[in-house]
Amino acid sequence: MAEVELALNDLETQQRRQEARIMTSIDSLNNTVKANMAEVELMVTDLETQQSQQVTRIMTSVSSLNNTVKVNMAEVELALTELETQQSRQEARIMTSVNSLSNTVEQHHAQEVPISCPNSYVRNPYSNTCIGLISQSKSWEDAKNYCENRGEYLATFETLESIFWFVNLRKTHSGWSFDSEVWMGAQKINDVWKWQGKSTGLADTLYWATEEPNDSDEYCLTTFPSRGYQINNSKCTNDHRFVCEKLD
Ligand SMILES: [Ca+2]
Repeated sequence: MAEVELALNDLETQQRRQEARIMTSIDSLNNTVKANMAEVELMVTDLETQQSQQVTRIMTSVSSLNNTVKVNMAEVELALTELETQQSRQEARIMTSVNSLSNTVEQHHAQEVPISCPNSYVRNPYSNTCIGLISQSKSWEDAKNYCENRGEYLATFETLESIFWFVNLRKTHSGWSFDSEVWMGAQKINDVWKWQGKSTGLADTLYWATEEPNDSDEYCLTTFPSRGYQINNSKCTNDHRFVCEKLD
């Protein structure tokens, strides 16, 4: 029994020592954890401080940018106002020029003295020129040469008003209303109708007779009695009477 008690005592002693070692270890661990916690708290505080400084810097930048934008906007608005002012001044100058030009053109028309034409000629009021009927019949080319040899040219009627006037002259004027075609100074070259010696083409709304222009080999221009003296394309080699126009 004494041996058993001794063994028990020994065991208890060992157990207490072990408990003491464990407690020491736990204390030491606790201390380590506390130290680490303090460090972590320090780091968190530090981070918070840095973050708040960064936010402050960003806010400062944003506010500075806002000011810059405001200044630029004000400059842009000033520039726009200036441009608008310049534009309206320019418009005013252009309108003044246009009005002045219109006045000049009107004065010019008012001052245009109707030329007086020799007896056998008729004055075209739309071109203020004199036209004369040649009663010989010739091909278009020969007619053109005939006029040019007289120092004139095969007559042109470059505006719609002018062509209406000529058609009406042929309908109503005693010397002009005979029943055959009359050459005018227009020819179709490279598929384009042009008044000879002029850069102007025939008006789109030229006073074509019904169903004219028709045949593809008719490249010269006449008035057509059987269709109300309106405009016709005719074969240039045909012989017709023709109209010469005096040079200014
Ligand atoms: Ca024809």
